[in-house]
Amino acid sequence: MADYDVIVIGLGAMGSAAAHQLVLRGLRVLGIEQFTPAHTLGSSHGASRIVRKAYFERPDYVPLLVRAYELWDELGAKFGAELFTRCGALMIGRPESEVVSGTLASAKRWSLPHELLTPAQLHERFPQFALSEDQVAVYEADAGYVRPEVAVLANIELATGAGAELWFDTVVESVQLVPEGVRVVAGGKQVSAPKVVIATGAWAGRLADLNRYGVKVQRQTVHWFEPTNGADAFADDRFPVYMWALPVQPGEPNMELYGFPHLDGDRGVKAAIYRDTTNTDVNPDTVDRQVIEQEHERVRELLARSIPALAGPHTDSTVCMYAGVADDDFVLGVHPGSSGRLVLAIGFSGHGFKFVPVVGEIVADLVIDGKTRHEIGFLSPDRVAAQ
Ligand code: PYC
Repeated sequence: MADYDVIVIGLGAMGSAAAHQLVLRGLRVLGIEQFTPAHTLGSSHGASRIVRKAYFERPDYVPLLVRAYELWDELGAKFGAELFTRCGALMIGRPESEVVSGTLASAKRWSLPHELLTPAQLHERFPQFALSEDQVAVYEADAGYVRPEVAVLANIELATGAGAELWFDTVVESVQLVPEGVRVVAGGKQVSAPKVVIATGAWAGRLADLNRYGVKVQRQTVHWFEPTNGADAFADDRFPVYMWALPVQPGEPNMELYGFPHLDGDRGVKAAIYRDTTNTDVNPDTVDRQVIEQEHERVRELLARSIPALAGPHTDSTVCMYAGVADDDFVLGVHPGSSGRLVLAIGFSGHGFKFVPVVGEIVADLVIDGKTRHEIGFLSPDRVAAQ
């Protein structure tokens, strides 16, 4: 008999959610993580993450977000803390930018409540933002933010409380498909289960067979600044999360300035650049974790032009990683060629955190039933293997 019903490799955001959902459904779960609970070395940290539903990247994600919103609230209620705070979100840019046009397209296709604001209307509601006359803003009132480290700990604690066995500081040495399931060697021990979930984030390529999915790792930096006129104007009942399309030349990849209300006390107010392709294809084990002045000054200069009172002294920075495949859509499904034994939850490309609880639910469906009621065909591992 196998040692467990399922082994989850990687207990960051996605793996911890999967372990939690799987143990709730009555499975004997082992989770294995190479670092400590809710560590800050991968892609599941940084104090705050945006949650939004009118998804500019691709409208197919919206039904998953509808379910994620429900599950964030359920998870918060079970954990005894508000995990998802709805402070509203602004998507800002020229009307033709992907951020604005994509948000409107998703809102229209799924009939999502939203408001399209002119610069004057935005100024009246949120005078902190300095919009030029050729830009607009889409406001989504029920968007907001989650606290990533708290969310990961919630899933870890609830999974452990429900009986999951979780090993931390334990490196997986090998994963081998065998006729009766999967054999995993980790921390010098050999364990087996009929099914294994791979949720290894930036380390996905380390498991040899996954290299063919072409998961690339990008180094990203996020920063905190002290507001010049005090933090009151940036409290989360007055200031929303935002994403602001940066001007790019035709043919260049899209990039956005994004940020949060004042959530982190003396650390200041967080802002960064989304889809920054400055540092592509880094090694997660040797990535440079030092942030240089040029990196935070670049963000401060963008703030000076767009949200001037946020461009105060730099207070802190951290490095995180995006791990994704060429199309930046997630890789979520059964590994082709594994006869259902491996479930992949990788390639979240810097935009996955808001989906954490629904990814946990989908992984549990795939492990138990081999299928899910959620529409995830567009995330299929087959499409990547085929590329
Ligand atoms: O997915 O909303 C998002 C996001 C913002 C910055 C990075 N990802």
